[in-house]
Amino acid sequence: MPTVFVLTGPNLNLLGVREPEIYGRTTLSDIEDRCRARAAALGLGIDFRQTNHEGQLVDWIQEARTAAGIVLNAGALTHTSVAILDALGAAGVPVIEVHLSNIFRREAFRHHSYVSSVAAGVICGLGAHGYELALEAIAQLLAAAANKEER
Ligand code: CA2
Repeated sequence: MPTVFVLTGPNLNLLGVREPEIYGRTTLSDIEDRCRARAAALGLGIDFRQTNHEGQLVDWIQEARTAAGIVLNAGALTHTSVAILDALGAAGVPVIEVHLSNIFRREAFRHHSYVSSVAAGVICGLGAHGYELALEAIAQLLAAAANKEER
């Protein structure tokens, strides 16, 4: 079964616990459960991980070179990390960028993402549902690639 890495960055372990007015009451563990169910329905496995550390995220992105794709919410590192951009560029697998909040309705410093330039697609502002949509997008990209190979 193809495995998708679902990677989540700094402070997102606080979901559902702090600042519910911005990020809602859904916990990261709830999101993992929803991803697992959606992935199973799509015939995908997932490797779901969260870290507060940039280097750890880079190591996991490098490890994901053997995966079917990456769903990434890099948190605040989205707006700062050239190291993550470089790792994603080298990964050679489809990347879908996810943000729970609509980063374009927030402070100007959140409007630029280093991840977007190497992502196949970007989903933001749809809360936890964005992760499920990202898995659907990966499944579709994999099916399109397989279809292309057949021809
Ligand atoms: O909207 C998103 O998913 C973000 O990636 C979340 C990041 C933020 O820096 C990005 O601009 C947009 C922040 C995650 C912090 O998560 C918290 C959750 C609960 C309480 C405090 C922080």
